[in-house]
Amino acid sequence: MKKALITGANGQDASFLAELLLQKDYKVYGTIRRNSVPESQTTRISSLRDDNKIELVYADLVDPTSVDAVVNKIQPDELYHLAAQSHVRISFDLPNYTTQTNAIGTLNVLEAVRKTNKQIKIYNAASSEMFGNSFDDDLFQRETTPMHPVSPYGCSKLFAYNLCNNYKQAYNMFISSGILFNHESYRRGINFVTNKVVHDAVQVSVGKKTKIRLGNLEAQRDWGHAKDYVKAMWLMLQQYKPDNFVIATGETHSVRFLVEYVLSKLNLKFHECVEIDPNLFRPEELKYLKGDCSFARKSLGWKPEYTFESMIDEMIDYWCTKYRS
Ligand code: F7E
Repeated sequence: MKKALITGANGQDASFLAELLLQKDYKVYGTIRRNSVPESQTTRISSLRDDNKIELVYADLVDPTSVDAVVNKIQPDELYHLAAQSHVRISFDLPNYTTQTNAIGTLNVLEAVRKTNKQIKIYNAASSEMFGNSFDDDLFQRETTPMHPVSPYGCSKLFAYNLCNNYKQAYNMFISSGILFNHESYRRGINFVTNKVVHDAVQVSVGKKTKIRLGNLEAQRDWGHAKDYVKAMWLMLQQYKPDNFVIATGETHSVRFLVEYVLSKLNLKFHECVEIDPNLFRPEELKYLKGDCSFARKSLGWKPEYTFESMIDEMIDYWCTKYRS
């Protein structure tokens, strides 16, 4: 039985990945952090936890002794490094913490593996936020597009990405980075724009709220489904050689389009319920993302199954079931 260790076990991606790995008969371990409010720490994996399907261990990325201890104890075959401070706007409020967690935290994971067993295969969660506002002449971002991040989050992820490439070469380690574009689902935190819009719009439709407060509506994103994207993570670690892969849908939509789509599904009027809140703008904005995942399609045989519409419809159904029953 193969052993997998997932850092950040209660995240959206970790929950879908754990389910996928369990279907594939892995023994799955996940790290969680000590939190003064433990109640919501395992909500996304509570069913797996209740059935003892996932084993949770405490580790904090910024505490290297804890990371070393966990890697040493579990000796996984595959390590999926997903834990991060993943909110881009909050990274402007918490730049030091974001950098410690995402950049130095990744260094701590790499060092733990290097010292314990270099045969452990590592998946590193890189991000399209590393591109910042650069794109190629054909308006796509791909593995070779220059990276000029425009947020502390993007900078921390680029540091971690470069470090992974360095450790792969220097120590002959198996480290693959997935440059994942935005990926969503009903399990997304409701402070990320897709689930915030759907959640708040459903609340407006049932009279629990009157307004949806949003920031920049003109930003464009390439939104895929997290369930599709975790399959790519697994495929990356089943290859003969490590590499870096863009994972995206190749379609882009503005936040305004997303809002209009959701409101039309719920028969709500834009001017009656959307309010712009200047506090939700970022000091510097990444304006446009559209990923070319040809390399992953060709070498991993991966492609997205969900469309933008089927993903958003699933999220609307989820929140309607929750609030209308
Ligand atoms: O924002 C705009 C906001 O926070 C999307 C993370 O998973 O993907 C994610 O980062 C866009 C931005 O995601 C609101 O300004 C407008 O342009 O959902 P988001 P993100 O910043 O793109 C990348 C790939 C990651 O790696 C990150 O970890 O929506 N926007 N109004 C808003 N965004 C939020 N959150 N809230 C608003 O009210």
